[in-house]
Amino acid sequence: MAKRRLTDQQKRRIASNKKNLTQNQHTLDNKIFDGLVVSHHGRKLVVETEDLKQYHCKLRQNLGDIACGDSVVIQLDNISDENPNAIVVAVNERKNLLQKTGFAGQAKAVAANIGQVAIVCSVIPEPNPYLIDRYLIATENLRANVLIILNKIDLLNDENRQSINDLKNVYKNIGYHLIETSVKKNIGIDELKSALDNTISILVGLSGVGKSSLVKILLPETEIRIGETSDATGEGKHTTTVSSLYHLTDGGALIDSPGVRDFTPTNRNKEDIVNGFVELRHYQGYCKFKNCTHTTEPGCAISEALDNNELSQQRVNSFKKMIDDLQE
Ligand SMILES: Nc1nc2c(ncn2[C@@H]2O[C@H](COP(=O)(O)OP(=O)(O)OP(=O)(O)O)[C@@H](O)[C@H]2O)c(=O)[nH]1
Ligand SMILES: [Mg+2]
Ligand SMILES: [Zn+2]
Repeated sequence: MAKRRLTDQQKRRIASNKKNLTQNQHTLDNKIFDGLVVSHHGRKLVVETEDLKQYHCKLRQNLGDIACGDSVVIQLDNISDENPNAIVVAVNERKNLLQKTGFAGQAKAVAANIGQVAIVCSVIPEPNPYLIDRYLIATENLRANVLIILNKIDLLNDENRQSINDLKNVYKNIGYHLIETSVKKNIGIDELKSALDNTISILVGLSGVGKSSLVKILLPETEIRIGETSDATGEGKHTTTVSSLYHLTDGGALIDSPGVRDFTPTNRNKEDIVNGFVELRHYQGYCKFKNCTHTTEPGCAISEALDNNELSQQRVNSFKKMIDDLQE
């Protein structure tokens, strides 16, 4: 079903309702609460209030896309009941919203108020650099931190060691924080813990790379499903189907998300794409032609930078592919 867009008038009405709701908070017998969306799938939503109680909520119409990490206003009816009727009536202003492009080309919310996107890849299944680069474009344009986690390093062998090392160096050389972990051998977990402190991070990546396993080793008490992987490719079987937020013991929170096959950022202009490639950013605005497409034009500062051997061929390929996709 096509998603309804809010008119400006509807937006104003929601904002005004919300203001009234907040002002009336006390007179309404404390039935209105702020809460955090800790799990979200389709129209099923779990919201946690400040006292850490969780409510399965329905959604009022016209609230738009809501995601894990959103701060919302909920209304509870029959508050004295064991299971009060809970409705999300408004969404609080967001710091940011990570989105992807859905099947029909529409933007879909992945998570809100994100401080850090932790891109998880693994030795097996083999990393997909184009996927990593696409997550980087989305994250750089969100103004969230980036963390790259290379999991399952216990599976390094003579066959894959070189290619994994090359991949690691590509991202380390351009300044990204990359942590090598093994859930199986308990490697890198303390370093990961400190990198996740005091912020809301989301774990993203292919199915089977070990996102849920990382949550489980950080929070052993958590009930979370860990999946099998296929023997042939090591690919996962899409075990996690719902994004869920977990509070970390030293502050901060971690959102586990369902594994993807692909991720298409919603950034659909050249500027966002250049901005998504940290090592290319400083060339922005230095091309001879203002509307340069960074492909065949003379005097293109980006193409000159790409021709410079100091850039990694893999990143150059990703950049060109993204720009080509835009032009289609
Ligand atoms: N050898 C090895 N296996 C691991 C490691 N971490 C996770 N696994 C295994 O990888 C498989 C997939 O783990 P999950 O945690 O379910 O992967 P996921 O990324 O959450 O997958 P989806 O939920 O499908 O996206 C399981 O069989 C884990 O036991 C690791 O460090 N080393
Ligand atoms: Mg999972
Ligand atoms: Zn150019």
